[in-house]
Amino acid sequence: MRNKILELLKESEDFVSGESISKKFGVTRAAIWKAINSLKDDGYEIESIPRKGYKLVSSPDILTYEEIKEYLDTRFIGNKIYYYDSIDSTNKMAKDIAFEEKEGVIVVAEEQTKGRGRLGRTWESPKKKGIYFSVILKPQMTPMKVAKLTLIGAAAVCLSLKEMGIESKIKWPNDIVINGKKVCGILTEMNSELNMINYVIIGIGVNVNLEESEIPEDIKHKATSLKIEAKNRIDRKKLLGTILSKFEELYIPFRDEENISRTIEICRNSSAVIGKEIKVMNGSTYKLGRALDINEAGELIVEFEDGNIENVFSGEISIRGVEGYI
Ligand code: BT5
Repeated sequence: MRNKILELLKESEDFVSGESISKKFGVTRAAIWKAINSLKDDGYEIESIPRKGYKLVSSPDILTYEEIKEYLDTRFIGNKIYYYDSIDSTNKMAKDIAFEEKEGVIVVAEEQTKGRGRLGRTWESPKKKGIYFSVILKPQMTPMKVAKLTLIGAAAVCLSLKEMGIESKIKWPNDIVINGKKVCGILTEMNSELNMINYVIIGIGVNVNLEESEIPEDIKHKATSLKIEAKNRIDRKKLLGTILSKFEELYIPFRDEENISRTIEICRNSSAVIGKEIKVMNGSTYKLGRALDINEAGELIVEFEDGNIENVFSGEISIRGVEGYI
């Protein structure tokens, strides 16, 4: 009921009378009052005037389905959202529900207390300063192809930022960078049988409205936020809705026809590493080389110091610029 009333208030520019709400939904005045109070508790500013009714004055900066749906242009991604004010990790939660849930369900949180990066690393996720979400996918393909989903995520973020007027680069395979610093990281996890995927979780974290002083000291040299770079506050709702829409647009051809060419094109055109001297890190060891290209399989083609040219598969590998992060 609460959400139906919210929808009605969002649609109306003027006051909506208690009587019309009560008639429309067949509920008592007391039930309406309760719903309005619950919305107010969540940060909705609602004006109420006797005999005139209720008017929505402003909506809070939260990433619920009701708030992002006007920016969602999808068939299935984000049609159902598990929303949390605070959670340990959206990827962990998505894994917990993945078997019962359908493809496209997402988990969003305003804050993560144990946000995760790759290989057990952490992802700083301060409250309402970023976007932290995980998408459940169930593609019918061999587990080998899953790494390409990370590239789809990266391409979707890069395209969305561009649409919002922010130029960014993709640091193959899972980071988005602006001016050489990371604004977004992607964590892809999978549950599979030998040759069948049960589910894949794509977790995306974007630093949106953090100030310089809000970036933890130990990552200041390599992390930034959209607000710092664009010098403007960014609409988190619009950004999340846009990322989900672009993700679905790039995902459907890959899932249905194994066509990933548009994603590869975006990863190539917006690459932060092609043409650069890089370190290809594998655990505690690394090799120096030069990134030449990204092939149709989504692998990075690297010419190593010894002259060997190899296709590097994303797996457990990290890339660093020879000087600095990238
Ligand atoms: C990643 O790992 O970049 C993947 C991050 C994925 C986060 C999302 S948020 C929603 C979902 N739920 C989760 O629990 N996770 C996903 P990796 O490439 O391993 O980079 C991690 C490293 O980036 C850390 O070791 C830090 O050095 C640095 N880092 C941590 N927090 C950061 C931040 N907010 N911004 C930039 N860099 C950060």
